[in-house]
Amino acid sequence: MIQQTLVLIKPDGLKKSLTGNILTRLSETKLDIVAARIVQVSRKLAEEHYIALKDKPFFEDLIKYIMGEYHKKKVMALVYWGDDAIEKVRKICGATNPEEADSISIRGAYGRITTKGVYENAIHASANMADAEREIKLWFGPDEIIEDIYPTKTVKTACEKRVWEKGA
Ligand code: DAT
Ligand code: MG
Repeated sequence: MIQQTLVLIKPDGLKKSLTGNILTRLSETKLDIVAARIVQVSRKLAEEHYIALKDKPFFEDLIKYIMGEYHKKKVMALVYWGDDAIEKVRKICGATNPEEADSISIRGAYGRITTKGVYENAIHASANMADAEREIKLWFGPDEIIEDIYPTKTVKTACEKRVWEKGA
């Protein structure tokens, strides 16, 4: 089944210069990258992304971690697209707890648990189709994705936007 899934290379992955290694590992899936951007994560985006975990004791640390307060304030967000994308990417990522993750998985190879108990597991991947849809729509607009993966509509807006002062 053709699916799409959200991948985030988390701030620890960027800080440790693991982007290339992680993208190389993900290329084993033979899936297509149909969207990519570097994002400075706001508290609002972080809390919406992890809304299902808002009652967990580790929630505040998780929000600070994904916002980059412990590393660099950036995340690389990608959408992978293709046959069984969700399962293929989750498999290469490995288990949530980096100490339990298979050592050849991305989280097993690059993740760690801090002394404070934060799971710095380098990568996020959507867990199922409903999560993927919710998460992709949080991180990307339809014009940032090169495949038509969800229905869209066109609306008129009259908002201010920043443009290049010269050229283009
Ligand atoms: P996954 O990221 O594998 O989908 P999840 O959605 O249950 O796992 O949790 C989201 C993130 O929250 C996870 O990548 C790391 C963190 N986390 C989960 N369980 C945790 C725990 N018991 N202690 C600390 N961090 C945890
Ligand atoms: Mg999850």
